Amino acid sequence: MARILYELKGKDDRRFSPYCWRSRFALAHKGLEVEYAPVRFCDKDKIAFSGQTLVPVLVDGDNTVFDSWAIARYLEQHYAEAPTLFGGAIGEAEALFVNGWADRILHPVLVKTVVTDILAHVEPEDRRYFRDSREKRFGVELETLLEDRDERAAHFRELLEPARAALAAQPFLCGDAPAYADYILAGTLQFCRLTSPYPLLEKDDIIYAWRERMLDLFDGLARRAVGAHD
Ligand SMILES: N[C@@H](CCC(=O)N[C@@H](CS)C(=O)NCC(=O)O)C(=O)O
Repeated sequence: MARILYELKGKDDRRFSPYCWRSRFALAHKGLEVEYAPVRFCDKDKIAFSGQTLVPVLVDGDNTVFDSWAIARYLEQHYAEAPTLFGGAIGEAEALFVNGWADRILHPVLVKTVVTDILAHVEPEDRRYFRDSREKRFGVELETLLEDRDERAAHFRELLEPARAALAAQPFLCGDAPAYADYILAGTLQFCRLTSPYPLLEKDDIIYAWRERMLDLFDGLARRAVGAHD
């Protein structure tokens, strides 16, 4: 049965989407083999069959699922016998909270911190689209975001405090072993790691040590990704 994950591709085959990383981790957690299909910003015809324009999109036999959260829920429901992503209904509800925290609190700050660097990592044909769409979103020329980058990065590190509190008590956000809430935050940090040389995390940060553990999972799935900056 064909199982394909359509995911964002930048220059030199960099797969930097935080949402696609959530799905990559989730598939690996379930032990499912998957073929990765690259989609560039200006190459969305490839996912037109899904009826929308964002990745990740998962095709699993006759099923098409888009949106990383919907993909995680689909995998949990359809592969219930494989290791659980949520650990039950309460865990799923808590993971939804982490999903919202990452999307609504962390990403707006993080994206502004690294977005200017992303320009160098998208194909020349995608660069104009990327610049125009992001400048429209942020209301400024991308280069101006570099001016207060240090302050923004410090703010981002502060926003990670809830994760630090959890990791002070246990090795993973989900407890003794990683599960979907860990994959959400790992996807967020992987996005930065694959697009920007900016030293976002301090090496003595408990989050840095946790990220190292996440990079080691699944035979170094995330560690060996093309284009990592550290
Ligand atoms: N809520 C969606 C967000 C997906 C999303 O924003 N994907 C980005 C990649 S990071 C995308 O496809 N962007 C295409 C574009 O900006 O044109 C999810 O969790 O999957």
